[in-house]
Amino acid sequence: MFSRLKKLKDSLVQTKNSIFGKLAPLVGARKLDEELLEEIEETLLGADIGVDATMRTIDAVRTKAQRENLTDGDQVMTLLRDELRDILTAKQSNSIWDSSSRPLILLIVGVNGAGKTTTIGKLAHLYSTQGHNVMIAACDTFRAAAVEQLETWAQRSGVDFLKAGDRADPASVAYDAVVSATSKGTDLLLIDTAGRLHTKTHLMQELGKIRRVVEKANPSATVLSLLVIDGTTGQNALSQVRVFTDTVGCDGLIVTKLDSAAKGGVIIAIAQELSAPVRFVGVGEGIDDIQEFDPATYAAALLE
Ligand SMILES: Nc1nc2c(ncn2[C@@H]2O[C@H](COP(=O)(O)OP(=O)(O)OP(=O)(O)O)[C@@H](O)[C@H]2O)c(=O)[nH]1
Ligand SMILES: [Mg+2]
Repeated sequence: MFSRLKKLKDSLVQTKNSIFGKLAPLVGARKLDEELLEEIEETLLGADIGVDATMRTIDAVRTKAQRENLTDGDQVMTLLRDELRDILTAKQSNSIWDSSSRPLILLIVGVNGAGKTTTIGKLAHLYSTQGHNVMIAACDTFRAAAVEQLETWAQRSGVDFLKAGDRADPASVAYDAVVSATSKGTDLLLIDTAGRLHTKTHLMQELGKIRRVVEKANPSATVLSLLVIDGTTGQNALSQVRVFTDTVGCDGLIVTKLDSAAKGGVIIAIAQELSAPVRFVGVGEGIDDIQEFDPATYAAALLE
């Protein structure tokens, strides 16, 4: 547990620096006034916390500082941290395992290179070591070498793997996978999909089709569509979430590459503006480098 928290903290170093590394010297020994509030606002916007969360934070600091007559830099820093923590922790999500109907099917979607395939490898390892029966299905039939990449991950944790020939229709591979997982009594089916830009309408429609086919293949299964967001993306993440939600639904987010992101502040923007919960974070390229997202732990790691 301790090492997981340390890993999370380490992975947030860049984000922390991009927020507080700039705020601390700015606020420092100054007294709070409108000019300073404006500078804090610019800094928060630059750290990808988003317009809504920034405005909310600035308003809260202004109001509380006036009410409690606080003007010192360190008091202002405390107000800032408190408000950001409140935004992060306002939305708690349930577990992906909450519904009892099996298989639990996770349809993993996202833009190119976000970390979908790697995340599936990590999730397969996480849950197979917990004793769950896991199957991975290769529905990225588009990118060369995608199937081999995924197969290697499946082998690393020794889970079932289902693939079809090159250029097979991804929806039909998904259908076969659901049928196979259902008949084998699989607990967890992880479906990899090809990366696609959220602005490419026909590719987005294909995802909608895959979800419908999966739901038809076993109407009593639990199907969750999880959107993988590259944590280095910044504000574009918000439009990705909106478009993926419209076409394939979004039952949760997985934010990857926190370890190489100075823009982990985007999780604050997501918490403030969107209804989909963050369910996992990726904190490295290794098989163990995934964590269930806990807002309070994240807030502590980022803000303490
Ligand atoms: N540092 C770091 N790298 C990551 C993480 N997750 C994924 N990556 C890296 O990101 C790159 C892309 O990962 P993939 O899993 O292939 O991404 P993808 O979304 O499946 O890509 P496409 O299938 O091409 O759309 C790889 O080099 C991964 O090692 C993470 O949490 N941290
Ligand atoms: Mg992939």
